[in-house]
Amino acid sequence: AEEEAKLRKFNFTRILNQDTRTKTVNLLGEIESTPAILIAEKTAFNVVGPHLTKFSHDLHLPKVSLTGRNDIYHWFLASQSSDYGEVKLTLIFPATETHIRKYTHQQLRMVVETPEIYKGLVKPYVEGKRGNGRLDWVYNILEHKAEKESIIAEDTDDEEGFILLPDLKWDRKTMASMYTMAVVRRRDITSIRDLKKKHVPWLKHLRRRIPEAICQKYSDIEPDQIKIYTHYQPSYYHFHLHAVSISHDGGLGQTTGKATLLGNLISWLESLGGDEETGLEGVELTYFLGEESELWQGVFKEINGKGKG
Ligand code: M7G
Repeated sequence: AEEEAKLRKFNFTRILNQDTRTKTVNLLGEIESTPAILIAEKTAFNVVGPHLTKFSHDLHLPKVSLTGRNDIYHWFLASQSSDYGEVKLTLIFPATETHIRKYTHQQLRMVVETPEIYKGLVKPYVEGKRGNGRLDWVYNILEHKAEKESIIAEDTDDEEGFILLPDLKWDRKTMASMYTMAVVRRRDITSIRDLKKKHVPWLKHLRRRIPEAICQKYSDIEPDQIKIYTHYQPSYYHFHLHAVSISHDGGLGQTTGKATLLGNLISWLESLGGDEETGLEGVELTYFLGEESELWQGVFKEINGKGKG
C-alpha cells in the first residue's frame, strides 16, 4: 500500500520515449519533487471480443496491484477487472540522471572500441558506474533482501554460483515473452571485457544449468526454445546473462551491436590464442550507443569526429 501511494502521487512532466511496436511508453515525472520514471507496457490482450471493445472505451483510473519491488524499482499490474488486458507499470523512484537518459528517445551511433580505448577511457567510466548504489538491486537479489520469492534457481557456490530469476521486463506469466536473467555471485566481472579463457568451463556450466532450471520451473518451454545472451555495453556492470524465449521479439536489446549469444561467446573465448589469462580485454569490439549515453557524450562523440565530448 505504501508503494501504491507513491505511484498515485506520480506527477507527469513529459514523455521520454514511446514505442508503438512494443506498446511501451516511458514517462518522466515527480513524486514529491524528486524525479521518477514510469514505464507502462500493455500486456497481452485477453482475446475475448466484447471485453476488448469495452476496454478501448474505458479510460478510468485502473485498479493497481504491486507485483514486486527491489530498491528503487517497483512493478505493478493495472487493470479495470481481470477480464480485460492489463497494463504493466514499472516505477523507478527516485530516478537518476542516468535513468532519464536511458529511457529518453535517442539516435544511435556505431562505435569501435579498441583495447586501448577500453583501457584508457571506457574502463575508468565503468569503474565509476559500479558505486553510488547503482548495483544495490543486484546485491539485494544476491543477499536475499529482495525478490527472494521469485528465484527460479540458485547455485550458492562462491566461484561458480548464480541466481536465476524473472527479469523486471517480464509480466511473469506470458510464456511467449518469457524473460529471465541470471545474476552471477562473483562480483569481480563487470562485463564480457573481463572474461578470460579460464572462465570457459564456468560459462559452459551456466549454459547447461540455466535452460535446465527454466524448463524444470515452466513446463511450457523446452531448452532449445531459450536463447541466452549478454549485452555490451550493459546498463549494469555486474556480470549477468539474459535467458529469453526465442519467440519474444525483444527489440534493440536483442540485436547485433548489443547482444552476444552465450554459445558464441564461449567459442570466441576458446578460439583466442594465448594462455588461460587471455581474454576479451584485448579484442576490438564494435557496438552501438545512444547519443544520450554518457559513453557517447564523454568518449565516442569526439572519436567519431562529431565534436568535443
Ligand atoms: P543490462 O544488459 O545491464 O541492461 O540488463 P538493459 O536494461 O539495458 O538491458 C539488466 C537487466 O536487468 C535488464 O533486462 C533489466 O530489465 C533487468 N533489471 C533491472 N533491474 C533494476 C531489475 C530488478 O530490480 N529486478 C529484476 N528482476 N530485473 C531487473
